Amino acid sequence: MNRKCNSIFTEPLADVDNEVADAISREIARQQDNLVMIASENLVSKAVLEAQGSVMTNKYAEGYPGARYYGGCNCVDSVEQLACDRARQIFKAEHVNVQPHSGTSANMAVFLALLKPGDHILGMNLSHGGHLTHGSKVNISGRYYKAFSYEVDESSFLIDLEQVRRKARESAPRLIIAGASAYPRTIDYRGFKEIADEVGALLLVDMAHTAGLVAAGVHPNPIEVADVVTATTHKTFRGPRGGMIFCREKFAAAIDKAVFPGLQGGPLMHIIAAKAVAMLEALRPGYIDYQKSVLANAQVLAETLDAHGFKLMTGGTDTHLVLVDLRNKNISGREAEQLLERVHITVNKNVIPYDPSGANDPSGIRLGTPTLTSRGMGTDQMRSIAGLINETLEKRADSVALDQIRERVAELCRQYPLC
Ligand code: DSN
Repeated sequence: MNRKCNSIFTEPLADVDNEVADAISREIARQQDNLVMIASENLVSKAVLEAQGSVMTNKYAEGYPGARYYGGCNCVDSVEQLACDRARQIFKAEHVNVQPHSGTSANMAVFLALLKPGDHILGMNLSHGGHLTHGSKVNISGRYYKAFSYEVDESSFLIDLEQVRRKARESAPRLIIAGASAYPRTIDYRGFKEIADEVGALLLVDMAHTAGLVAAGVHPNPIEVADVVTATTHKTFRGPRGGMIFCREKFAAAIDKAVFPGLQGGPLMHIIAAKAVAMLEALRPGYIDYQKSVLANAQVLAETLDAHGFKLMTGGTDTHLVLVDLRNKNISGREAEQLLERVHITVNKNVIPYDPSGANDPSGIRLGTPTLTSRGMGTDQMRSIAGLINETLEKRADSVALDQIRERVAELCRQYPLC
């Protein structure tokens, strides 16, 4: 006798939970109707979404491929092995761990593997473009370890390796961290490695923001020089939300042990399946052109903003992001974020180095091009968008003008649909 399938396997979300279904519909519309310029966001493919939404979510798989603590792991072993093999191929790495749930989890696993509580670490100051997990005192990295920080130069706003060297000599860190979440320039990883070697420290590069550019070979690959490299898979890389860790073979066992069982339990196998898909997409020829466009778009965005009188930190960008000091425009980062939201341009307020204002209402905004580039926009659209940003700020008191700008944004969004 054929039994009927349990209806929990067939009922659509809208019938089960109308409120969540409605929020998802509204989010689809929001992503469609806004020019999203959050530098750390992107759009994943249908294939990535499908893998992420698959039954792999049902499976417990503590351990690693071929050595799990549960039966029934042959299929999840396949996807994790594919993700690892593809990641090592793309990034030319000796070892990778694709299980970290996020970039933060990846960094925590590196600390657990390489440090003891109280060890000294040296990372980039958060308000100069670093990351919470690089030693901020409100984060575990600044509470369990003795954290020191380096700053960017006061006039060029560039990382000053001589200052890093001086601070490294003074603080005698066990680990130096290079990498940032709001620094628009190429980082000299070899210079950092020389300093780390001089003071007997290990070098961790956090390439969360630039992983996609590195994957496409359009940005230096820190894996060639650093002891350990962490990354996220959802920013420029354009995969599902998650983290990964690359290291030299000699650190592999310690890193794997730190991720599991040190820090995490069961890996998110549906996300790892989606990571494997994103890796395959990164191996396709079109990916290099995509990442080249991300860079070209950021360049043109920066140049056009500059032409409109915006003050860009470091004067421009080598990456996918632009950091803007708004003080000469007489508007705070928070006000600008809200105003741009009103015309459906999504950005984030951001502290700038040596910011006289606090993190809640800082002096800058951070803009990025990965999402717009995924929609197919190019340099002409970047010129238009820089103009729309300028007009929005200039006409901030004119609600009719703001409505007209929003209509122009809507037209651009219609020309470059999500699907
Ligand atoms: N929140 C991320 C960013 O926006 O850069 C960093 O974790």
